[in-house]
Amino acid sequence: MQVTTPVQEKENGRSNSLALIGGIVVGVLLVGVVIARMGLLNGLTRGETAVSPHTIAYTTQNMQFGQDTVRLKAGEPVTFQLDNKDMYAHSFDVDELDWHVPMPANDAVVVDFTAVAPGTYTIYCAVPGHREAGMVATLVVEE
Ligand SMILES: [Cu+2]
Repeated sequence: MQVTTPVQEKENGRSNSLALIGGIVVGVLLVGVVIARMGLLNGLTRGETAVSPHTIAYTTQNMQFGQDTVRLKAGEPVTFQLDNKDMYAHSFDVDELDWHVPMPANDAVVVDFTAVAPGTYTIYCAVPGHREAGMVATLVVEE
């Protein structure tokens, strides 16, 4: 049988709580990595979004939109999280749908849109010169 002194018990307790804190830190780091990965997939790589998630993360960076094509399902409301990572303002405009959302520099805005009719629409940035510089994308609303 092992006899522990009060001092040893105190040290055991401390190492247990250190192990617990270590576990929490590792857990938080892992969650951070997962979120960072999602951010990369959603915003920073140019490509296509999945069809009709309720919330679409849409990023502008280096004078371009994060995705060339955004796909929505007709008849479903959608929320855009517009995240401008540039140090200057952009906007999110779709003339056919009367969507005109300012995107302040280095800031994010969340905007809800009602359901829209099927079709193919043009997304662009209305800041002078930006559309010409490539800030154009396509919104596809599928039946
Ligand atoms: Cu712009």
